[in-house]
Amino acid sequence: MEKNVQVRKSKFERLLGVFVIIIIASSAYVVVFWVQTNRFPVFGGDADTKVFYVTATMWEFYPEEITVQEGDHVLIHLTSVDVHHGAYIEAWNLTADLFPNQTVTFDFIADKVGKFEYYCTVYCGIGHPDMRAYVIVEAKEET
Ligand SMILES: [Cu+2]
Repeated sequence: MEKNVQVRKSKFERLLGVFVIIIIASSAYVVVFWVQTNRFPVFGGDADTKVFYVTATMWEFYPEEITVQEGDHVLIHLTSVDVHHGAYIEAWNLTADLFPNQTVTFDFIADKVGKFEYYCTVYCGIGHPDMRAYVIVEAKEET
């Protein structure tokens, strides 16, 4: 009888161990997910409107490339999470000041096909010249 009780206890302990590991693993996953999604923005949109959230930091735009289809209505929400940056996309002649923790939106129709660069327009440190990113517009597939 006593033995039986001990066996049940150790079973419970093993279960508890597994449970604790699951809790630790899933909370670690949540923390990583939270950090990633805050650091690395998501994008969304529907139908012909594509929405992107791009962060500007020293010294990169993230994500560095975004891809849309020809004719899409594109919204790029740009947010600087550290210092004063800027953005200029020559293809659609859009420019913006990106002040820390403020969001500016580029709103345009992707009416050209190709890979178009945009870059930081405000000197923000040693990596500034490398601070560039791309909008890739794919040709609409003939159906
Ligand atoms: Cu910059």
